[in-house]
Parts: sequence; structure tokens; C-alpha cells
Amino acid sequence: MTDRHRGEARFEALLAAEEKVEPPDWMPDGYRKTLIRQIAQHAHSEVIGMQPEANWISRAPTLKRKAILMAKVQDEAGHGLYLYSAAETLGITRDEMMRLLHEGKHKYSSIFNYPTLSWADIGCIGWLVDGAAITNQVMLTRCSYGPYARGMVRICKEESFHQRQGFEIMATLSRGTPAQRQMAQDGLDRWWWPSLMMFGPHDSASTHSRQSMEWKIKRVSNDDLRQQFVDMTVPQAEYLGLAIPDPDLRWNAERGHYDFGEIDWDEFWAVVKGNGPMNRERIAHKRAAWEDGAWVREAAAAYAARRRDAVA
Ligand code: BYC
Repeated sequence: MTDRHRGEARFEALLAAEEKVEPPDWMPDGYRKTLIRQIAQHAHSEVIGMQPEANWISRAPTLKRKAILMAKVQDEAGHGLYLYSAAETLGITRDEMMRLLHEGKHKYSSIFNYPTLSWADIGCIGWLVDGAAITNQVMLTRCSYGPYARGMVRICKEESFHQRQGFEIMATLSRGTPAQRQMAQDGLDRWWWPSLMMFGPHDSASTHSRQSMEWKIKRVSNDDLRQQFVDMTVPQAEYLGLAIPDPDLRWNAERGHYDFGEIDWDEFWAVVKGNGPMNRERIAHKRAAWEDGAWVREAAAAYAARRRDAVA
């Protein structure tokens, strides 16, 4: 038996036994590439996702709301850091991931290419966007790759708190003045469909799902997760007294799930391909932040080199 055969057999055995694959283990090239693609995309989403929320830090309605929002945006930066570290264990450097993002060769979640026009949008990001993220990420805590699965446990705990704070903003607005209720409804009208798009294309159009599920990277399909999210969120909207902007939404007693309308897939693919309302601005801002931070990276590297020389 060659080393490769032994590695393959061990990889298959780990998957079959529901044990984790770890960085030194042999893994198929495709498995490594899929994980780098997905984890880097996930990390980039956390970091780019700071922009639409940061837009409201200076305009949060109270000091307490400002402090909460600042803490949430910092949490997203932390999630990005755990995820970049997880991706680095697969043999790609952080600089390379940044280069690929800045050159448009790496994706990030479509949702962050929409603008945050009112304070209610901050509520909608927490309630709907973090809600969709948790739905997707709870299954990723069972991902077969150890560093990603472990990172997701911590991230999910923080995302649950984020979801609550978003729902609480929506509850406050929807119990407020008619103008505040209208602001909450307008936020839901604009964020509902993009939130459903976060789960990706239909299973029949998903290029990676089948293989990713065989490798136990993904455990639940895009459509099943989207359905879970709809079933969870509709009663929450009812509680808030807000209307979900979908005339086809209704409870289907036979299926035991809500039926819902069709996503505008032309809009989804336009946003994924870089032509959403905010794509260019998001990447320009990200690049500028990377360039502005060059001196910090240089200083940190120089300091680390001096420490190494001093020890040697
Ligand atoms: N947006 O074969 P498919 C957060 C791409 S942030 C853009 O189904 P896969 C937060 C897909 O990449 C958390 N692209 O792919 C932060 C693929 O293209 P490539 C965000 C999308 O990978 C701040 C192609 O379409 N969560 O929580 O099996 C504030 C075909 O798709 C999207 C994650 O990133 C999309 N929505 O499944 C608040 C979760 N959907 O790569 C909150 C981790 C699909 O072949 N990612 N594409 O060029 C995943 O779970 C999976 O990658 C996806 C897609 C479910 C997104």
C-alpha cells in the first residue's frame, strides 16, 4: 500500500466514523480547494459585512445602541480572524486571500452589497442576516474539517446574540410611532429577499453541494436551509406585526412548512458577479483599508523580526 492509498483510506475512515479531518492529515486536493474557497469566502463576508453596519455607528439613536453596535462590528472582525486562521491551516496565506478578494477572484456573501438606508436596516441585519447566517452555520459546526467546525461553534454563539439584538431593535421600532413602524416595515421589505438569497442557488443549480455533502463539509442543502429559515422567521414577523413582502407565502399543512415565492435569480447572479448596488464601493473601501494599514503590517513584521534576532 502506498502512502497515498493509506492517506485516502484514513480520510474515508475519518469521514465514515464522523471524526474530524485535521491539518496534517492527507486529504484530496478537491476537498482542500473546496474548504479554502468556502472558508475564505466566509471570512471575507464577515469582514466586508462590517461596512454596512459601521455606516450607522456614528448615527446610532442612543449611546447604548452605539456601544452595542460597535461591539457587534468588532465581533464580526473577530469572526473574520478565526476564519482566516482556519483557512491558513490548509496552506494558503492571508496575503494571498486578500489579493484574491481585492482582485475580485474570491467571492463574499451577496447580502453585503445592499445599502443600509435607515436605522431599521441595522435591526434587519441582526434579525434576518444573522438569523440566516446561524441557520447555515449551525450545520457547519458539524463540518468534517476540524478547524472550521471548531471556529463555527464560537461564531454561532456570538451570532445568536447578534440575532437577538437585531430582533430587539425591530421590536422597539414596531412598537413605536407610526413612522418607526413604517421604517421597520420598509427595512423588512428591502432585506427579506436578499436574506433568502444568502443560502445560494437552488439545489438543482448548486455546483458544489453534492460533493460538499459527500465530504461532510455541508450537512444540509441550500434549499432545505432556506426552508428552515423561512419556517423560523415567519412567526417572528407575525409577532412583530410586520408583513413579509411575498404574496405567495402561506402555510402548507400537508408539507408542514411555509410555501414561498420564487427568488429573483437574475438579481442574485448580478450581485454575485459584482453588479449589485454596493459591490464596487465595498471592494474600493476594503482595498483602501488594506493599503492604509500597510505601515502597521510592516511595523509588526519588523518588530517580530527584531524579537527573533534578539532571541537567536
Ligand atoms: N453570495 O454551488 P453553490 C455573517 C456562489 S457573514 C455570493 O451552492 P456552495 C455576518 C458560490 O460561492 C456569513 N456567492 O456553492 C457578517 C459558488 O460560486 P464559486 C456568511 C454565492 O459553496 C456581518 C456559486 O455561487 N456566510 O454572518 O456549495 C454581519 C454556486 O453556489 C452565494 C457564509 O459565508 C451568496 N449568497 O454554497 C452580519 C457561509 N451563494 O465559489 C452577519 C459559508 C452561492 O464556485 N458559505 N454563491 O465561484 C457557505 O455555506 C456556502 O459557501 C454557500 C454556497 C451556502 C454560501
